[in-house]
Amino acid sequence: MGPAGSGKSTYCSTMVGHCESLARVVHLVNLDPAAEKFTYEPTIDIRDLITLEDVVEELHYGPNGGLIYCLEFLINNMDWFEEELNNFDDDYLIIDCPGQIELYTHFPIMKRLVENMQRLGYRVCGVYCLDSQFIDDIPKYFSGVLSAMSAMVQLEIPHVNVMTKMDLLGDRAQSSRMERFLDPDPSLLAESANIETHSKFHGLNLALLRLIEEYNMVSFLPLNIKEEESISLVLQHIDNAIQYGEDIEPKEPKDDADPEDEEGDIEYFQ
Ligand SMILES: Nc1nc2c(ncn2[C@@H]2O[C@H](COP(=O)(O)OP(=O)(O)OP(=O)(O)O)[C@@H](O)[C@H]2O)c(=O)[nH]1
Ligand SMILES: [Mg+2]
Repeated sequence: MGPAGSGKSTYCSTMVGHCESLARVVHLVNLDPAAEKFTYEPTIDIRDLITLEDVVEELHYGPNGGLIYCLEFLINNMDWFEEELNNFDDDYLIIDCPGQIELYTHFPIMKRLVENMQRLGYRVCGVYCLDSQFIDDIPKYFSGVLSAMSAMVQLEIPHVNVMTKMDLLGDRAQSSRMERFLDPDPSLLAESANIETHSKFHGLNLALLRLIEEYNMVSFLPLNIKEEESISLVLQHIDNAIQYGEDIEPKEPKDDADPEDEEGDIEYFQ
């Protein structure tokens, strides 16, 4: 999840590529009815059910209303989604969501979706992407974190914040400026916020920081898609959040496995 252009689809394709390199069975699920092209073909695609283009053309909705319509249509046709989801057992699904904040705040659409997946036995982790290019000052940081928090509070699932596009922070000065937002000290943030805002907002700054701190929302995992180590670290956090791999069944031995060769006997999922 995350605001428009925050790097959600890039996150998804980066993770699919990474998981494939680890031989993890992974599928991309596209829930963005306006998506155009993907690096990896989605295994489940809302566009097989409904497209934004059709809704705009036939019902004369604008792009935003059209998108909400599409997602509501999905919720009202959950049997389609459940049928698509039924084939995956222990596999790892990465779900690319649309960016509209209304889907998390005004309408219980994503909440319903998550509840349905949980009912089917899926463990779901929310990954919220925020663009490092837009978090370079305190007011933007506040608004980004609060949007992430609204999604977290609505969905009530394990939640990980990811700071995307870290590769674009070329020089050291830029990177170290960003570091204070990755795992910030709230009292330092309050100081900076107070410098940047009129004194009548200082009470509000403090209240927001307390809120952010109490919900444990202050930390972000940096994601540099050009560095394998960075991708791996984000994946590890999410694996921990959903306890991925803990109860995965060993695969059946291959028919042609050599009984003498112990290592060849059982293959484990990654
Ligand atoms: N350099 C760099 N560019 C990125 C990264 N992530 C995303 N981008 C670029 O940012 C733009 C938006 O990325 P997307 O992945 O499409 O973002 P999105 O959140 O899926 O966007 P919407 O689906 O339209 O809301 C694209 O031009 C990407 O190439 C990144 O980690 N590094
Ligand atoms: Mg996208």
